[in-house]
Amino acid sequence: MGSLEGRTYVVMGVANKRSIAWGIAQSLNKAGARLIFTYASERFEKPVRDLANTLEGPESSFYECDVTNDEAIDQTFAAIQNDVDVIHGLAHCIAFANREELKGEYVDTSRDGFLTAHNISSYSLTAVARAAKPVMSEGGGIVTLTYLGGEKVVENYNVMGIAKASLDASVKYLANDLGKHKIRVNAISAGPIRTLSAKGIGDFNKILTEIEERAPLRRAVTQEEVGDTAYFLMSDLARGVTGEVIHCDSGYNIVG
Ligand code: NDP
Ligand code: KAL
Repeated sequence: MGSLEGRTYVVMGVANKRSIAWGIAQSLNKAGARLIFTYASERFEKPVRDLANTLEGPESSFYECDVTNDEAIDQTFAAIQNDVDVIHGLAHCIAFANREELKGEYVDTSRDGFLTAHNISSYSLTAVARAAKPVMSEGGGIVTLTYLGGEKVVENYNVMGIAKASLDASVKYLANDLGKHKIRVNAISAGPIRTLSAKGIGDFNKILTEIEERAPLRRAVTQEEVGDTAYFLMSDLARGVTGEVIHCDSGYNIVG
């Protein structure tokens, strides 16, 4: 019997089977949780449903939710409350920056590009946490995904690094606000994983080779490993942990 039996979790950001969100969904499902999936637009409904249908256990629910739209966020969580009454956690696995901002120098970032990256990759966590709060009436865990490029300069990550630094700070402020409601808020800083977001981005292979040569574990992490870290953070095992960034990156961040 899994330790999340009888609990319900929202997973935001499954694009395909390579998504980190899918790794999280699989870990939560193995632990017996009921899952609610959200996707950015109608276009992604079928692929998400097809993937979710491969899972055993409690039946999943599906909602369209573009996180740039406050009304959509409010409607989604109202519908979720109507459907299941209570949720016990939420995985926010969403980021976006315009492709042209992810090459060259950060100094050339446009105002629009800066705002887009921050809107989708950082502010959305705050908007979603606010909407989820009344549905998390028994407390629980919110988890988001961050990257080393928010702590240190990583070539080409550019405006996404600034957005992740903002996301990391949001985790602390949200943890402080929501702690009194027994809601914990944490981030996982994942090592590089080849997902749709990473596709077509120059030097990804170089970054992976560097991990294989220099990270303490001498290998890249997998979606499943990040999934299990999220499971830990969303379970009672992490009941004393909030406002934290856990690195699931083969230890790469400690190497100078
Ligand atoms: P994916 O491409 O699989 O997932 C990115 C997701 O962001 C997609 O599902 C996409 O939805 C969603 N998204 C983008 N814009 C919106 C929007 N406006 N509203 C709702 N959803 C939106 O990539 P990953 O799994 O790699 O990314 C998940 C998280 O992990 C991100 O925060 C990323 O920064 C982080 N991360 C990734 C690492 C990696 O190496 N891959 C390393 C460290 C952190 P849709 O497909 O429906 O458009
Ligand atoms: C240093 C690294 C190399 C890559 C540099 C930048 C990566 C930025 C991540 C960002 C989320 C990617 C995008 O926004 C891609 C987007 O412009 C185009 N792609 C899409 O629109 C697809 C179809 C959808 C599904 O993608 C999204 N995001 O909606 C960073 C590497 C080593 C680690 C990574 C990939 C970190 C991370 O944050 O994802």
